Amino acid sequence: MIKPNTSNPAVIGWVEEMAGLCQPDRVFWCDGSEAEKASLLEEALTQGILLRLNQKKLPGCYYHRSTADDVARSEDRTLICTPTPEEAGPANNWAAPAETYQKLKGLCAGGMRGRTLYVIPYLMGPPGSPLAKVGLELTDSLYVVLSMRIMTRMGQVAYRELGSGPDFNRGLHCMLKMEARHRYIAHFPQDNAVISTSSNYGGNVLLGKKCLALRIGSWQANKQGWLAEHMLILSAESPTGEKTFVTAAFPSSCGKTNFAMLVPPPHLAAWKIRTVGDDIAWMKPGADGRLYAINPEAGYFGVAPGTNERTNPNAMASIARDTIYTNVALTPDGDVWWEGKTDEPPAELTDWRGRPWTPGGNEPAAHPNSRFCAPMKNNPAGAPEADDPKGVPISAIIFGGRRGTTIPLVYQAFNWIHGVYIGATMSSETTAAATGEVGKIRRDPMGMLPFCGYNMGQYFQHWLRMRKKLTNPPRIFYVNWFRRDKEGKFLWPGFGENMRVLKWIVDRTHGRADAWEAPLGWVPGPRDFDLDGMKDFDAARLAQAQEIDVEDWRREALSHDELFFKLYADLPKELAFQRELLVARL
Ligand code: GTP
Ligand code: SPV
Ligand code: MN
Repeated sequence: MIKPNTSNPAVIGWVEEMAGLCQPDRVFWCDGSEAEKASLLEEALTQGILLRLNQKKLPGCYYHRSTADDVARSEDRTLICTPTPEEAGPANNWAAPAETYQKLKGLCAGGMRGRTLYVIPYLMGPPGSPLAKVGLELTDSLYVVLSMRIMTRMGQVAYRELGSGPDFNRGLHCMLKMEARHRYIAHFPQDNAVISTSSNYGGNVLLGKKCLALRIGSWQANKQGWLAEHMLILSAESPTGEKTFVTAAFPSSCGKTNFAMLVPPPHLAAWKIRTVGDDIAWMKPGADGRLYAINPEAGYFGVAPGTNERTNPNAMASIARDTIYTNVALTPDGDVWWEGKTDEPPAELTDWRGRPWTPGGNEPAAHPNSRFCAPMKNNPAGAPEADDPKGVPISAIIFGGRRGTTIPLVYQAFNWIHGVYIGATMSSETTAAATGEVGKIRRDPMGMLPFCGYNMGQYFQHWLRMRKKLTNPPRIFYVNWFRRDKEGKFLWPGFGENMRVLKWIVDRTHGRADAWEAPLGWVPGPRDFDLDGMKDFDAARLAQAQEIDVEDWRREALSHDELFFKLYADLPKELAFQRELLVARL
């Protein structure tokens, strides 16, 4: 074992114990330095774990391909191991902690023979933030090491924040033979520990992200009085220089990265949108009674398909250098391509599985859940506040999902409890971000169905309780960019044009936009919604996008009950009452 680069006894003891279990040939203590990055990259290239992309076009960029059955989060293999099943709740896969430890330690025993165990110290959140947390990930994947370097503040900074204590997340990741039957993402909230086996897909193996920042994070947040959410954080600067901070929870692959990097249309170009975070928010009440949010991450692990210069120029700039691409397609000259990057695909490509690909076939060239992993620093629209340890005060929380019918473009909750209800009953068509069927409508409360590390009913209670800690709570809104017309085309142009919706939201939080009372909540009247300069969208189209069809909504309200029955034992009565009020208003 090479000498540890920390004197923290809890760290050294745990690494020794895990090395004893996994029996790697070598233990490598990462320090996060540039020299280390260069040598690990060389190693990854030599071993064929990464391919070097065209360095003239994409300086510092590399390519990774994962095995064909390991390209998305495995929700059915994700376990919450609490002492009792009630703590995990009916929306999680529960497993008994002792048995699960035994089973997974059995799988990992000797699992790193002939390999190197990398010790990754990392910090989630800006150094010095009261919300920041230290994690240690032990992995035998160089792809994980190089990705964690981008996604987190990795290296000595984590040991400095940790000091000499034992309070860090213990994450063990063993690649093993990459067999689906041995794939587990097991969480032990009581021990602040995670074990992940037989996968090399981001959400399953970058343990600081969904595992620590959301599943373990939400469990801790419930105990400690804060919120760990699947939310982007953005700063909206008005033409007069006033900054408003907004979070938004959309389910996986439903538009967070795009909204967080939004470029306003020419008509609203005097507004400046900047990204604080694109996937996760940790939020805590401040002394002034407002809710403060930090982004625990330092990079973007974003969806490639659909990303282009028109839809998201800031993402395109972010991924132009120092980026790791996974499961996209390759051009003959070492460039990358995915569906939607250009209108016309190149004449020949190598697809995400490594096979020759030409246009016209049925299969996409890039996997629908192909991703980029890019440093937050690359984003030309990055907000300076992303490094502020105290976080940013949130004025509005937006919920939203991907729904082809029924759900209007935008409405505002009447109050906090109603807002929690519309978040709790969020629904969305499933996407390629998780394995399983795509396009099926499911309830995804607050976009947290796959990420809430404890009982969902208690999670709703916690949201309701948070109101009491806030004298100036964020206002709550609901949006749907994905409603379609009779021809199946998106009614709303989306992307940069979402600025128009955001403007109404921001103006509402400052009390300077009007709204009408509708059965679902407050909606913008025709004069409150800025349509100036829009090409194929007018007041009639807006009315279509905002339509509330009472028959559709009766069915929708009934389907809320599916979730509520499932969670009945712990469902707050306030939410059942909100449902009654909704039905009465309809
Ligand atoms: P995760 O990283 O999985 O949590 O996803 P995300 O919520 O950050 O989603 P992202 O912004 O990456 O968008 C996912 C897909 O939705 C991409 O293919 C986008 O091009 C598409 N998308 C994003 N915003 C819009 C929009 O306003 N309208 C339409 N039609 N599509 C959008
Ligand atoms: C998501 O699926 O919500 C993601 C990608 O943000 S992953 O990190 O893989 O979970
Ligand atoms: Mn996500």
